[in-house]
Amino acid sequence: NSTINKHISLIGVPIDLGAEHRGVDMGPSAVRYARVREKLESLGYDIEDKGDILTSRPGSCFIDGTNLKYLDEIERVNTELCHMVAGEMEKGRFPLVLGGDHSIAIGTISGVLQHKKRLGVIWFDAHGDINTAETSPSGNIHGMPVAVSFGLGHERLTGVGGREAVLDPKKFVMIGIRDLDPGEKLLLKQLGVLVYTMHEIDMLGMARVMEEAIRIVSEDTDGVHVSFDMDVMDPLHAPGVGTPVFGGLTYRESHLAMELIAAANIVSSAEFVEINTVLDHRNQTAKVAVALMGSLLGERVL
Ligand code: NNH
Ligand code: MN
Ligand code: MN
Ligand code: MN
Repeated sequence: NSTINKHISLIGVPIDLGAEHRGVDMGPSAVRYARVREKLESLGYDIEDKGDILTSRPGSCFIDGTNLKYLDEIERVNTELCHMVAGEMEKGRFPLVLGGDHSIAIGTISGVLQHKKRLGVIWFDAHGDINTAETSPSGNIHGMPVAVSFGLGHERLTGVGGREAVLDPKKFVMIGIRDLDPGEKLLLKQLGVLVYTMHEIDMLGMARVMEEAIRIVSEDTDGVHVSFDMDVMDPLHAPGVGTPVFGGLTYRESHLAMELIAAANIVSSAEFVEINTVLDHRNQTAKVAVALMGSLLGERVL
């Protein structure tokens, strides 16, 4: 498998139109303010900050009967993100995408797939994000990127970046799940996605869970993407998220997961999403995100 690339491109995606609450659009700023560049430079990385993708802010939500809120703008931003991610990888760089709401995984993953046809994914989230317009109770596209990555959902989302490759559900592992909608439960079972809910983490411990997850995503793949929704953590540790759910990962469990991925030397791209600065306390959640990025990219105590 791939060894960790020393050249990182930061890509900010200040969009919140995929989420229920406004405020995650300020995530990239909060993460930069929490000194992400300095953290990664201190670990020996060469950092290029590509800045933020331009997003617009429609005043009212236009729904045309598709149950897909802000479809136009989300499709446009993700198409741009896809090209940016693919372009940075073309230059041999590691894309580190800063959200923004989780709808941006649509663009990140479609961009990564242009270079890694057999991609493994580790998805950290309280939620499954595997709704389609038909199953979504909210119409919020941040609850849909996993379905889209498997080629399911509205063609304007599954077609982002002129996508040819799709993810293999057997190479996709979810961690920290504790809130699923009825349609999501059905689809996860149908597709056979491996889901480590909080129950399995409690029973087995994070070390064992990660050992199994890492083995599955790294066997017969040519890269591994880490998608980290900050709401996977307990709201005690990450209060700045739009849809907090009690009973999440502790600070140490989250770091241990990142440390084990770093030790396995498998990650080829990553994104950290859903930091809602309006709901945060003194930028705590952005600071935690930067600390996790450090662990994912090889920071050690000693
Ligand atoms: N499942 C719900 C929905 O689709 C909530 C999704 N919210 C998230 N996902 N924050 O990570 O609307
Ligand atoms: Mn999510
Ligand atoms: Mn979530
Ligand atoms: Mn909701």
